[in-house]
Amino acid sequence: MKNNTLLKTINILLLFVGLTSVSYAQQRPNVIYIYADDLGYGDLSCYGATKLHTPNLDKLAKSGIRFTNAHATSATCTPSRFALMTGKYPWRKTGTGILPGNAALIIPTDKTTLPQVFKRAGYATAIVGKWHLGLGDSVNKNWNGEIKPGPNEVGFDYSFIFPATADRVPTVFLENHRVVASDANDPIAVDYSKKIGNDPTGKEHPELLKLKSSQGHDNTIVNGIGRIGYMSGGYQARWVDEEVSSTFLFKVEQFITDHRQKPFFLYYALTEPHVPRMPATRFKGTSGLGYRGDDILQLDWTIGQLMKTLELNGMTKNTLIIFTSDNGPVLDDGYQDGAVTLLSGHTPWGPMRGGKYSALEAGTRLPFIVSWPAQVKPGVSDALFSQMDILASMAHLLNQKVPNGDAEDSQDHLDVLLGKSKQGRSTLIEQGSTDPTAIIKGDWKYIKPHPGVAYMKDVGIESGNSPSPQLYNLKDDIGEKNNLANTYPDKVKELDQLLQHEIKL
Ligand code: NG6
Ligand code: CA
Repeated sequence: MKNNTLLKTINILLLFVGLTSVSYAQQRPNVIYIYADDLGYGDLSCYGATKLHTPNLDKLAKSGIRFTNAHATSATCTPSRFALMTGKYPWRKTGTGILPGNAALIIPTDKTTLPQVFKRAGYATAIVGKWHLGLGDSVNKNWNGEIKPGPNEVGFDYSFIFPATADRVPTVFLENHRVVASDANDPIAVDYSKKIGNDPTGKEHPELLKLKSSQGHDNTIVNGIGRIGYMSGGYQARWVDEEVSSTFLFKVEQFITDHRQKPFFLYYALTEPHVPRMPATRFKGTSGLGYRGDDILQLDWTIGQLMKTLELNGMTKNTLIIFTSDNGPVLDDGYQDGAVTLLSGHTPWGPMRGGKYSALEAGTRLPFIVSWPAQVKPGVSDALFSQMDILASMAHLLNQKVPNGDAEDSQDHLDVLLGKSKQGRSTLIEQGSTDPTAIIKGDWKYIKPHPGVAYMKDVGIESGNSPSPQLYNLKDDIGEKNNLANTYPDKVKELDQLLQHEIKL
């Protein structure tokens, strides 16, 4: 009798456990991963900004979980995006640094990627926005024909992208394998080593620029802005910077409305507030902080439009949204756009030191918001989480197995992502501008001695480089002000060995 009751209780418990994991899969939420470009921890009002007001992202954060210790793997774009797509630390593979606009694809086509996890679960998949992971088999590709492999070959059913960054040629959109509005009579050519064609360059004709450069960015002029790299042709295909954001939003809204009946995964890679900051005319001057601030207000408005689209289609409740950024903030990243002179006390790096290109915390610790009204209770989480873990966590959500040897650094932290646990990663390695020099374990952060300047003058950011070891207790000292390396030599030794060990794996 007693045993019977026990068995019954166990059965009920098992049923309950079974039901909760099945119910995730049965609900099959739409998943939208929104990636801002160079947005800092302190750039949103829900993360403490007082000079900028971002009501739509604040609302999203209120409806879900606002993470305070979530990271990109790296302090620049290409490596962070590589890790997001592959679930692998980018510095394990050479050639994953900031790519030029003519680079070949660097994502392997024979390994599990984030979109493939969704595809295997029967989802429709799409990317809209900035790619910056290379296209085609080689640098010398024909921009006027079919360009592949690219996003479609690594798991996206549909892609509408620009190839690299807004400041790199070619300044065109690609829809699946082709440049949008290309013209056989006006072929596009791209070169990163020498000038081609007759378009004026920023170096030769600074008087033609509507946005002056502060460093580099003086090659081909497109839309009054000097770029990195040279291009010729494709006059109908070249974008107008003021329209890039609304073009992406339009494609996103179209994709969502077309997929009311089937669950989808959408990777929405915004370009704001990366340089060249050139918001739509109606946003110019709205923040009082220059075009960088205006770009962030445009970004926030865009999120509001996206939320309206979901609402209109009755999708709000069962859509899982993750909002974050690819690396920390920078003010002067090569154009004189007022980001420095009009900053007015705004602190894009929040309470931290460093920024883009830096191994200090502001390089990779970023805003990270998760909302899924049907499943996720609102709150704040201080769990250590990496964007690289999304792949394994989504595989868990969708009951998909990741083959051995794929996504080797991606850890399943679905419970953390959904707010059921605050036990995140135990360790995380941080990559500054090039090398993986820092490791976090619990409350401790260690930065190994590294050559290179301590202060990057061009961008006005501390790199985290020092000839001496650095040890910080992030719990008491998120601003990395108090180096405790001399006080805790054993901790330094332990973390140094751990860092070397993980790098060699
Ligand atoms: C740098 C560019 C910077 C930006 C960055 C890539 C110069 C002087 N600086 O080399 O403007 O394009 O690359 O940014 O050219 S990222 O967010 O895509 O990593
Ligand atoms: Ca970036």
